[in-house]
Amino acid sequence: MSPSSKQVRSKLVVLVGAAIAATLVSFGSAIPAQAHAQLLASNPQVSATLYQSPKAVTLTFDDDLLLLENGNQIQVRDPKRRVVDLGNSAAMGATVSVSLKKLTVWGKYSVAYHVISADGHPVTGSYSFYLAKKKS
Ligand SMILES: [Cu+2]
Repeated sequence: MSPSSKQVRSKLVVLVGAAIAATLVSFGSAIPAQAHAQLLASNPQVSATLYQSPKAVTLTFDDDLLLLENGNQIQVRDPKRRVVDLGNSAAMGATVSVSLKKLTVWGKYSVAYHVISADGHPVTGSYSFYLAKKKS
């Protein structure tokens, strides 16, 4: 074997080693993140415009929630930042919901949630929906 082909071979070994290390690092960070429950669907939907007061907010995650007492909570605030949910957040399986007062103020409502993923990790997030006067 000539010295130059030896050099090429050792460079290849280094490159392959680096590629394997990079793959391990990316898997290492991706797996725990994917293990958390993530929001799949919501009712009202994200950024939806409604013309009637919804009776509840329901969130569905891609994995079961850990049913700890007070662990899974939704809070809904009106455009003036007043709480308009009834504080009765309840989780079942991968779903959590809360009842709402009758919404009477037009504008942007914010939904904030804090749930416990089946793997024990807390997951938080928020989104908005809008209540608008029905066009006549
Ligand atoms: Cu997790």
